[in-house]
Amino acid sequence: MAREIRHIFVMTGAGVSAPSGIQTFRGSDGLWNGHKVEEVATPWAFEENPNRVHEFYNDRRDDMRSKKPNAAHLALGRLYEATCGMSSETELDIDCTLITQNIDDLHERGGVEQLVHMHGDIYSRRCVDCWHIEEHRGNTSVGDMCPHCSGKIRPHIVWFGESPFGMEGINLCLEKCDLFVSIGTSGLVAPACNFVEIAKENGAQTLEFNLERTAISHHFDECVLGDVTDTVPQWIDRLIEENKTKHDAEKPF
Ligand code: BJW
Repeated sequence: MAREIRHIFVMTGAGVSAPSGIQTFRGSDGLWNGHKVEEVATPWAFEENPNRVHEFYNDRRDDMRSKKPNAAHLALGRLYEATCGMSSETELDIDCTLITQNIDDLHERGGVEQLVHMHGDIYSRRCVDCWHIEEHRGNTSVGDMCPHCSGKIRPHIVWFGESPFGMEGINLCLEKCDLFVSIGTSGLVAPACNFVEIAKENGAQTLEFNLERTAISHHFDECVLGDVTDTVPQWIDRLIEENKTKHDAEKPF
Protein backbone atom coordinates (compact mmCIF):
# COMPACT_ATOMS: atom_id res chain seq x y z
CA MET A 1 0.00 0.00 0.00
CA ALA A 2 1.31 3.48 -0.84
CA ARG A 3 2.38 5.39 2.25
CA GLU A 4 0.62 8.55 3.35
CA ILE A 5 1.95 11.74 1.80
CA ARG A 6 3.61 13.97 4.37
CA HIS A 7 6.50 15.32 2.37
CA ILE A 8 6.49 16.25 -1.30
CA PHE A 9 9.64 16.97 -3.30
CA VAL A 10 9.02 18.93 -6.48
CA MET A 11 11.78 19.48 -9.03
CA THR A 12 11.26 21.68 -12.07
CA GLY A 13 13.19 22.19 -15.31
CA ALA A 14 13.07 24.39 -18.38
CA GLY A 15 9.69 22.98 -19.47
CA VAL A 16 7.93 24.84 -16.65
CA SER A 17 9.16 28.21 -17.99
CA ALA A 18 8.76 27.35 -21.69
CA PRO A 19 5.08 28.42 -21.80
CA SER A 20 6.22 31.82 -20.42
CA GLY A 21 8.41 32.20 -23.51
CA ILE A 22 11.77 31.21 -22.01
CA GLN A 23 13.70 28.92 -24.33
CA THR A 24 14.44 25.37 -23.22
CA PHE A 25 17.94 23.96 -23.77
CA ARG A 26 17.48 20.94 -25.97
CA GLY A 27 15.40 20.20 -29.04
CA SER A 28 15.14 21.94 -32.40
CA ASP A 29 14.21 25.36 -30.95
CA GLY A 30 16.39 24.94 -27.83
CA LEU A 31 19.04 27.33 -26.60
CA TRP A 32 21.89 24.90 -27.17
CA ASN A 33 20.82 24.66 -30.79
CA GLY A 34 22.26 28.12 -31.43
CA HIS A 35 25.25 27.85 -29.08
CA LYS A 36 28.03 25.44 -28.42
CA VAL A 37 27.54 24.50 -24.76
CA GLU A 38 31.26 24.31 -24.23
CA GLU A 39 31.62 27.96 -25.38
CA VAL A 40 29.26 29.42 -22.80
CA ALA A 41 28.37 27.00 -19.99
CA THR A 42 31.65 25.62 -18.70
CA PRO A 43 34.30 27.12 -16.40
CA TRP A 44 36.82 26.65 -19.24
CA ALA A 45 34.69 28.80 -21.55
CA PHE A 46 34.72 31.58 -18.96
CA GLU A 47 38.47 31.38 -18.54
CA GLU A 48 39.02 31.48 -22.27
CA ASN A 49 36.51 34.16 -23.23
CA PRO A 50 34.76 35.85 -20.26
CA ASN A 51 33.36 38.55 -22.50
CA ARG A 52 31.42 36.04 -24.61
CA VAL A 53 30.02 34.34 -21.51
CA HIS A 54 28.95 37.65 -19.90
CA GLU A 55 27.24 38.68 -23.15
CA PHE A 56 25.42 35.34 -23.34
CA TYR A 57 23.99 35.79 -19.82
CA ASN A 58 23.37 39.55 -20.25
CA ASP A 59 21.25 38.78 -23.33
CA ARG A 60 19.33 36.03 -21.56
CA ARG A 61 18.72 38.28 -18.53
CA ASP A 62 17.39 41.01 -20.82
CA ASP A 63 15.09 38.50 -22.49
CA MET A 64 13.82 37.05 -19.19
CA ARG A 65 12.91 40.41 -17.66
CA SER A 66 9.71 40.74 -19.67
CA LYS A 67 8.53 37.16 -19.02
CA LYS A 68 5.73 36.41 -16.60
CA PRO A 69 4.88 33.40 -14.44
CA ASN A 70 2.42 31.04 -16.12
CA ALA A 71 -0.38 28.86 -14.74
CA ALA A 72 2.08 26.14 -13.66
CA HIS A 73 4.22 28.61 -11.67
CA LEU A 74 1.09 30.06 -10.06
CA ALA A 75 -0.23 26.60 -9.16
CA LEU A 76 3.10 25.74 -7.53
CA GLY A 77 2.80 29.05 -5.65
CA ARG A 78 -0.60 27.84 -4.38
CA LEU A 79 0.93 24.52 -3.34
CA TYR A 80 3.68 26.41 -1.51
CA GLU A 81 1.14 28.57 0.31
CA ALA A 82 -0.96 25.53 1.26
CA THR A 83 2.02 23.59 2.61
CA CYS A 84 4.75 26.01 3.72
CA GLY A 85 3.02 29.43 3.74
CA MET A 86 3.54 32.00 6.48
CA SER A 87 0.19 31.47 8.24
CA SER A 88 0.61 29.64 11.55
CA GLU A 89 -1.64 26.82 10.39
CA THR A 90 -1.18 25.84 6.78
CA GLU A 91 -4.06 24.41 4.79
CA LEU A 92 -2.47 20.97 4.49
CA ASP A 93 -0.59 18.78 6.90
CA ILE A 94 2.10 18.22 4.29
CA ASP A 95 5.40 19.90 3.70
CA CYS A 96 6.83 20.57 0.32
CA THR A 97 10.37 21.17 -0.91
CA LEU A 98 10.74 22.91 -4.23
CA ILE A 99 13.95 22.67 -6.23
CA THR A 100 14.45 24.18 -9.64
CA GLN A 101 17.12 23.69 -12.25
CA ASN A 102 16.03 26.99 -13.78
CA ILE A 103 17.92 30.23 -13.31
CA ASP A 104 14.92 32.54 -13.84
CA ASP A 105 12.82 33.98 -10.99
CA LEU A 106 9.39 32.90 -12.21
CA HIS A 107 8.75 30.56 -9.27
CA GLU A 108 9.40 33.39 -6.81
CA ARG A 109 7.15 35.69 -8.85
CA GLY A 110 4.53 32.90 -8.89
CA GLY A 111 4.37 32.90 -5.08
CA VAL A 112 7.03 30.41 -3.98
CA GLU A 113 8.96 32.24 -1.28
CA GLN A 114 11.66 29.67 -0.65
CA LEU A 115 13.23 27.35 -3.16
CA VAL A 116 16.64 26.02 -4.12
CA HIS A 117 18.07 27.06 -7.49
CA MET A 118 20.36 24.06 -7.87
CA HIS A 119 21.91 25.43 -11.09
CA GLY A 120 22.15 29.00 -9.82
CA ASP A 121 20.31 32.21 -10.50
CA ILE A 122 20.73 34.70 -13.33
CA TYR A 123 20.12 37.68 -11.01
CA SER A 124 23.17 36.90 -8.83
CA ARG A 125 26.87 37.11 -9.52
CA ARG A 126 29.90 36.19 -7.46
CA CYS A 127 33.60 36.73 -7.05
CA VAL A 128 35.71 33.91 -8.47
CA ASP A 129 38.23 34.34 -5.62
CA CYS A 130 36.37 35.04 -2.34
CA TRP A 131 32.88 33.79 -3.39
CA HIS A 132 31.21 37.03 -2.29
CA ILE A 133 27.70 36.69 -3.81
CA GLU A 134 25.58 39.71 -4.70
CA GLU A 135 22.20 40.21 -6.28
CA HIS A 136 22.68 42.02 -9.57
CA ARG A 137 19.88 42.61 -12.03
CA GLY A 138 21.81 44.63 -14.61
CA ASN A 139 24.56 43.68 -17.05
CA THR A 140 27.98 42.44 -15.99
CA SER A 141 31.13 43.16 -17.92
CA VAL A 142 34.68 41.94 -17.76
CA GLY A 143 35.82 45.14 -16.00
CA ASP A 144 33.48 44.61 -13.00
CA MET A 145 35.41 43.73 -9.84
CA CYS A 146 34.52 42.26 -6.47
CA PRO A 147 33.80 45.07 -3.96
CA HIS A 148 35.65 43.09 -1.25
CA CYS A 149 38.80 41.71 -2.84
CA SER A 150 38.84 43.13 -6.40
CA GLY A 151 38.62 39.61 -7.81
CA LYS A 152 36.96 38.76 -11.15
CA ILE A 153 33.16 38.55 -11.23
CA ARG A 154 31.26 35.65 -12.79
CA PRO A 155 27.60 34.61 -13.08
CA HIS A 156 26.37 32.67 -10.01
CA ILE A 157 25.46 29.76 -12.25
CA VAL A 158 26.42 26.09 -12.19
CA TRP A 159 28.20 25.13 -15.36
CA PHE A 160 29.09 21.65 -16.58
CA GLY A 161 31.73 20.06 -14.40
CA GLU A 162 30.75 22.14 -11.32
CA SER A 163 28.86 21.02 -8.23
CA PRO A 164 25.18 21.97 -8.11
CA PHE A 165 24.07 24.04 -5.11
CA GLY A 166 22.22 22.69 -2.09
CA MET A 167 23.08 19.02 -2.67
CA GLU A 168 23.27 18.16 1.03
CA GLY A 169 19.73 19.39 1.70
CA ILE A 170 18.50 17.86 -1.55
CA ASN A 171 19.82 14.43 -0.57
CA LEU A 172 18.13 14.65 2.84
CA CYS A 173 14.81 15.58 1.23
CA LEU A 174 15.14 12.76 -1.30
CA GLU A 175 15.52 10.33 1.58
CA LYS A 176 12.44 11.49 3.43
CA CYS A 177 9.98 12.42 0.67
CA ASP A 178 6.84 10.33 0.13
CA LEU A 179 6.12 11.80 -3.29
CA PHE A 180 8.76 12.89 -5.81
CA VAL A 181 7.50 15.03 -8.68
CA SER A 182 9.50 16.04 -11.74
CA ILE A 183 8.10 18.81 -13.93
CA GLY A 184 9.37 19.78 -17.39
CA THR A 185 12.86 18.38 -17.44
CA SER A 186 14.43 16.14 -20.08
CA GLY A 187 16.29 14.00 -17.54
CA LEU A 188 19.54 14.31 -19.45
CA VAL A 189 21.63 16.23 -16.93
CA ALA A 190 23.16 14.71 -13.80
CA PRO A 191 22.76 14.73 -10.87
CA ALA A 192 19.11 15.86 -11.27
CA CYS A 193 18.33 12.95 -13.60
CA ASN A 194 19.20 10.50 -10.79
CA PHE A 195 16.85 11.95 -8.16
CA VAL A 196 13.87 9.82 -9.18
CA GLU A 197 15.79 6.61 -8.59
CA ILE A 198 17.04 7.77 -5.18
CA ALA A 199 13.54 8.81 -4.09
CA LYS A 200 12.12 5.51 -5.33
CA GLU A 201 14.74 3.46 -3.50
CA ASN A 202 13.64 5.28 -0.35
CA GLY A 203 10.02 4.28 -0.91
CA ALA A 204 8.56 7.43 -2.48
CA GLN A 205 5.83 7.47 -5.12
CA THR A 206 7.08 9.16 -8.26
CA LEU A 207 5.27 11.35 -10.77
CA GLU A 208 6.50 13.02 -13.96
CA PHE A 209 4.95 15.86 -15.98
CA ASN A 210 6.22 16.51 -19.49
CA LEU A 211 5.01 17.13 -23.03
CA GLU A 212 6.54 13.81 -24.05
CA ARG A 213 8.23 10.77 -22.58
CA THR A 214 11.78 11.51 -21.44
CA ALA A 215 15.04 9.63 -20.97
CA ILE A 216 13.97 8.82 -17.38
CA SER A 217 10.22 8.24 -17.79
CA HIS A 218 10.62 4.49 -17.25
CA HIS A 219 11.66 5.16 -13.63
CA PHE A 220 8.39 6.92 -12.72
CA ASP A 221 5.23 5.28 -11.34
CA GLU A 222 3.16 7.68 -13.40
CA CYS A 223 3.90 10.01 -16.33
CA VAL A 224 1.39 12.72 -17.16
CA LEU A 225 1.83 13.91 -20.74
CA GLY A 226 0.71 17.40 -21.74
CA ASP A 227 1.45 21.08 -21.35
CA VAL A 228 2.40 21.90 -17.75
CA THR A 229 0.04 24.89 -17.76
CA ASP A 230 -2.85 22.38 -17.99
CA THR A 231 -1.56 19.32 -16.16
CA VAL A 232 0.16 20.90 -13.16
CA PRO A 233 -2.73 23.16 -12.00
CA GLN A 234 -5.13 20.20 -12.35
CA TRP A 235 -2.87 17.99 -10.23
CA ILE A 236 -2.36 20.65 -7.57
CA ASP A 237 -6.07 21.52 -7.32
CA ARG A 238 -6.84 17.82 -6.83
CA LEU A 239 -4.01 17.32 -4.32
CA ILE A 240 -5.13 20.30 -2.22
CA GLU A 241 -8.77 19.31 -2.35
CA GLU A 242 -8.14 15.67 -1.39
CA ASN A 243 -5.71 16.43 1.40
CA LYS A 244 -7.67 19.38 2.80
CA THR A 245 -10.56 17.04 3.41
CA LYS A 246 -8.25 14.59 5.19
CA HIS A 247 -6.66 17.40 7.23
CA ASP A 248 -10.10 18.73 8.28
CA ALA A 249 -11.28 15.24 9.22
CA GLU A 250 -8.27 14.86 11.54
CA LYS A 251 -9.13 18.04 13.50
CA PRO A 252 -10.80 17.28 16.91
CA PHE A 253 -13.53 19.95 16.42
C1 BJW B 1 7.51 20.81 -21.48
C2 BJW B 1 6.91 21.95 -22.00
C3 BJW B 1 5.60 22.20 -21.62
C4 BJW B 1 8.91 21.87 -22.79
N1 BJW B 1 4.95 21.34 -20.81
N2 BJW B 1 6.86 19.97 -20.69
C5 BJW B 1 31.29 14.56 -19.12
C6 BJW B 1 32.06 15.72 -18.90
C7 BJW B 1 31.71 16.66 -17.89
C8 BJW B 1 30.58 16.44 -17.09
C9 BJW B 1 29.84 15.29 -17.33
C10 BJW B 1 30.19 14.36 -18.32
N3 BJW B 1 29.28 13.34 -18.33
C11 BJW B 1 28.36 13.61 -17.36
C12 BJW B 1 28.68 14.77 -16.76
C13 BJW B 1 27.90 15.44 -15.66
C14 BJW B 1 27.16 16.62 -16.24
C15 BJW B 1 26.07 16.07 -17.16
O1 BJW B 1 25.04 15.61 -16.74
N4 BJW B 1 26.28 16.15 -18.47
C16 BJW B 1 25.35 15.54 -19.42
C17 BJW B 1 24.79 16.60 -20.34
C18 BJW B 1 26.07 14.43 -20.12
N5 BJW B 1 26.60 17.35 -15.12
C19 BJW B 1 27.30 18.26 -14.49
O2 BJW B 1 28.42 18.60 -14.85
C20 BJW B 1 26.67 18.84 -13.25
N6 BJW B 1 27.56 18.74 -12.16
C21 BJW B 1 27.88 17.58 -11.62
O3 BJW B 1 27.43 16.51 -12.01
O4 BJW B 1 28.76 17.68 -10.57
C22 BJW B 1 29.14 16.48 -9.87
C23 BJW B 1 28.41 16.48 -8.58
C24 BJW B 1 27.22 15.80 -8.47
C25 BJW B 1 26.56 15.75 -7.25
C26 BJW B 1 27.09 16.41 -6.17
C27 BJW B 1 28.29 17.10 -6.28
C28 BJW B 1 28.95 17.11 -7.49
C29 BJW B 1 26.35 20.32 -13.45
C30 BJW B 1 25.26 20.52 -14.44
C31 BJW B 1 25.07 22.00 -14.76
C32 BJW B 1 23.95 22.21 -15.74
N7 BJW B 1 23.96 23.54 -16.19
C33 BJW B 1 22.96 23.97 -17.15
C34 BJW B 1 23.31 25.37 -17.70
C35 BJW B 1 23.44 26.41 -16.63
C36 BJW B 1 22.24 27.23 -16.45
C37 BJW B 1 21.92 28.13 -17.61
O5 BJW B 1 22.81 28.64 -18.32
O6 BJW B 1 20.71 28.35 -17.81
O7 BJW B 1 21.66 23.92 -16.56
S1 BJW B 1 22.82 22.89 -18.56
C38 BJW B 1 21.09 23.03 -18.75
O8 BJW B 1 20.50 21.71 -18.61
C39 BJW B 1 20.62 23.88 -17.57
C40 BJW B 1 19.42 23.10 -17.11
O9 BJW B 1 19.11 23.41 -15.78
C41 BJW B 1 19.79 21.66 -17.37
C42 BJW B 1 18.62 20.72 -17.47
O10 BJW B 1 17.84 21.04 -18.58
P1 BJW B 1 16.27 20.84 -18.53
O11 BJW B 1 15.67 21.74 -17.53
O12 BJW B 1 15.96 19.40 -18.40
O13 BJW B 1 15.85 21.40 -19.97
P2 BJW B 1 15.74 20.64 -21.39
O14 BJW B 1 15.72 21.68 -22.44
O15 BJW B 1 16.74 19.59 -21.52
O16 BJW B 1 14.31 19.90 -21.32
C43 BJW B 1 13.11 20.63 -21.25
C44 BJW B 1 11.98 19.62 -21.09
O17 BJW B 1 10.76 20.33 -20.94
C45 BJW B 1 11.80 18.70 -22.32
O18 BJW B 1 11.72 17.35 -21.86
C46 BJW B 1 10.48 19.14 -22.93
O19 BJW B 1 9.73 18.06 -23.49
C47 BJW B 1 9.76 19.69 -21.73
N8 BJW B 1 8.77 20.73 -22.04
N9 BJW B 1 7.82 22.56 -22.87
C48 BJW B 1 5.62 20.20 -20.43
N10 BJW B 1 4.93 23.29 -22.12
